[in-house]
Amino acid sequence: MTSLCVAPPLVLAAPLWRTIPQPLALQVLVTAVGLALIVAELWWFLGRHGGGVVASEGEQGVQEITIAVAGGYSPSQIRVKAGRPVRLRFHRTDPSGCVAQVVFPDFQRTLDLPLGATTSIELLPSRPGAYPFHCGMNMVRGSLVAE
Ligand SMILES: [Cu+2]
Repeated sequence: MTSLCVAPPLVLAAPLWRTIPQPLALQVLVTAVGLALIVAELWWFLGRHGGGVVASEGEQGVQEITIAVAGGYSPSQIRVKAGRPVRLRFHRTDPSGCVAQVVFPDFQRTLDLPLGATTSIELLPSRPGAYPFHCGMNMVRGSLVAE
């Protein structure tokens, strides 16, 4: 039996690339910049950013905010004080059926958002924590962060 696999002849000629020596400081700098960019990328995509918009406190201590519904929720992260009532006013201008509903799983509430209207929901985040909300298909997301 003959083998069909024949190793190619080794070419021991000049290498395809040659090493260009660089000063150590430059090597350290390039490595450091590369690592910093990796860390920045991880932070950007995976990190928890402390952002969010604080809901303003209105009458009777109800924390209120208007959320524009157009391609997403804006703002998508709302910061409130825990243990106080919250009124979210969703103003939907996006005709996409995707955002016709908003679901609050932690409160077991679902809100229909008619197009071109502002629809309110009142919630009571009794304990500190994040209370996510999303569209009916869980594609567009936001979060109520109680502190
Ligand atoms: Cu959706």
